[in-house]
Amino acid sequence: MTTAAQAEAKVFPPSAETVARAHVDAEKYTQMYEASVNDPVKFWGEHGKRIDWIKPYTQVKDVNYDFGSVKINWYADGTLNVSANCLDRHLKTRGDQTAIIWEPDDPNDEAQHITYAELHRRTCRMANILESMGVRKGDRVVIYLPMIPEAAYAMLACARIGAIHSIVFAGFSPDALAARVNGCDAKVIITADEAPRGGRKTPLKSNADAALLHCKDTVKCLVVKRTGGQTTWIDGRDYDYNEMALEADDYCAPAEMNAEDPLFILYTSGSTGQPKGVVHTTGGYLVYAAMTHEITFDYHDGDIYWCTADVGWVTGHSYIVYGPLANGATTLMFEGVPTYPDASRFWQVCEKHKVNQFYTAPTAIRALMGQGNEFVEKCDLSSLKTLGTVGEPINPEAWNWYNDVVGKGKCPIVDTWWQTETGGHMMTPLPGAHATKPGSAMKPFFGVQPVVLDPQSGVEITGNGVEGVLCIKDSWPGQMRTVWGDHERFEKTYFSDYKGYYFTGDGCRRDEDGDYWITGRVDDVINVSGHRMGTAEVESALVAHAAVAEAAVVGYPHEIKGQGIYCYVTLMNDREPSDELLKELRTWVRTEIGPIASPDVIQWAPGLPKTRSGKIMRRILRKIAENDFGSLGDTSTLADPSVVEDLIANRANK
Ligand code: 6R9
Repeated sequence: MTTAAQAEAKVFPPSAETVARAHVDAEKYTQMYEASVNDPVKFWGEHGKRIDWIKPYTQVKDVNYDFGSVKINWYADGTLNVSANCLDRHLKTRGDQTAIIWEPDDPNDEAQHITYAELHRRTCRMANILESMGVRKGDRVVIYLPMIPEAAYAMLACARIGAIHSIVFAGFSPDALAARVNGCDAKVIITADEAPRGGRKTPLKSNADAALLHCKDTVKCLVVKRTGGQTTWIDGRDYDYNEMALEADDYCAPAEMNAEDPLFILYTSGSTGQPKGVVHTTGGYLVYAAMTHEITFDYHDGDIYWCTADVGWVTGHSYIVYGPLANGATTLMFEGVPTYPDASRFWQVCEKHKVNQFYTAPTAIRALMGQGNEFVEKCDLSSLKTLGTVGEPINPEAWNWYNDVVGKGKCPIVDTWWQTETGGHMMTPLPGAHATKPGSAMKPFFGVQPVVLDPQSGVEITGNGVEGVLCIKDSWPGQMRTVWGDHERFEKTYFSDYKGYYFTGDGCRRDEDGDYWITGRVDDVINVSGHRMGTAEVESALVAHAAVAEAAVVGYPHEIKGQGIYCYVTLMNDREPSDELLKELRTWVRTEIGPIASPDVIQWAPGLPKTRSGKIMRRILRKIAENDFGSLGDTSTLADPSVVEDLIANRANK
């Protein structure tokens, strides 16, 4: 075993070959970074030209971070269309080039190669179908689809007609889906009959049917046929995509959108309340997604790029669809899971499609590492050039395995730190510019000014070898603009704790060399297998059960998932703990939110540690969940200190 400290001490410089190939080397990085922060207007004014504008912008940046009047505008007087940037402008030069390689769940089913010309036709047809269903510029469309090409058609079709999409991950339950449809007042849900994943099928259409019972009866449902496993059908509400696509016209004119018109809403978890609808707009988002995709992964024309995320998360938005397609790349879309039919699937897909850039999550790396090297070694991975990770901190052990066994020591690893809110990469080493350190996100991307603040005083901590909360000074084009329907919540969440900065919710360390290490969330957000979850959401699902009086949820270290979900549950007076009830509560949470929120541990708690004013002391609950009883800190302010002893004595076995 390597200790974290030993592993950390290592530095991995890029090979001469990597440096020679790279878009950006060390010198260019420094020069461009300085230019980007010294004169952001000039820098982003130039780089905004990497995409096509219908009406070119004359204004670049108009930003105010003052709490109470937060405003973020980029390229505000320019107009463009995102789908035209991802499709039409490539048709002359790349019409016959593969835009999307689709690899289905079952390796025995054939992969599809969809050219830019075909993707353009498919998108136009989907756009025409949506228009025929009454969708207009500014309307919201919820996408609840498996990882099939139609998910990309749907996103691009919305962008084409100026509708705002909101993708709901196919692993979410009907209740979670209904909340999001209602939250953004969507006109249409696009779904499929079933979603095959890892050999199992999720009944998406049935879930949508269940969700629609809780939505306005004007909401329509467009159904894509994936497996043919169709159940119910309501005429007048349900629309058959496959049938309509046969009739739909191959061309739909792209709508002229303002740079600041919303492109999509994506619900994400915060530390309080229900998930919030993060709003990204058109111009700045696309510039930022495209530029980071090209530079972070060192993507070159003709490369095959694969991001294993789901389009239900922001990573899928920016780095499966928008960034790569804006760059005219070939992007691989995978329907399955890393371990089906066995633990070599990822590597077989890399070999089969000769993948050059591979981007995945630490949780997948840890799970595959545990299966043994033979699954990797039997595949030819010689095409790989850049490896990436995203979603959570990567432990040095997993980093080293990724580097040695997958990358054979020749592929730089880009550990990309960013968030749903940031639209694109914020900190990452660049392949040809930086040496890497296992577990460090290293350096800010162009235009990004990270600052480390003292969590209490909010004062900026300068110098190296320091730790605190991570905030960002000034804006970048990919930044979220608001919370859908609740600008006040936007300001309160991100701009009120540390005035004048964007607050990330993460802690971080700047080491002696000035490189950045993300230390994890400092709020009540937990990160389970790279999926972001608010402990408040799980708590409110638990207390919605008739047997539960009170619940407190915390994260605890989990070998594969990064963090697991630990629930303390106080039952109603008339209910007794039992194994059946435990199972029932677990199923309950899965039904309320989805399988990703399934509790790992439920501990019966006759009482919860509270202050005299009734606040639950989560710090203590976290320590107990971590099996760390020695550092509980001061418990004297508790209303009833004896509850802590009880919780320790009865700490659940995991
Ligand atoms: C893109 C994405 C954001 C939160 C973020 C942080 C964690 C993401 C990370 C990382 C350490 C990395 N996170 N990337 N932590 N190193 N490379 O994951 O967005 O789902 O919104 O999650 O994930 O805690 O604040 P999102």
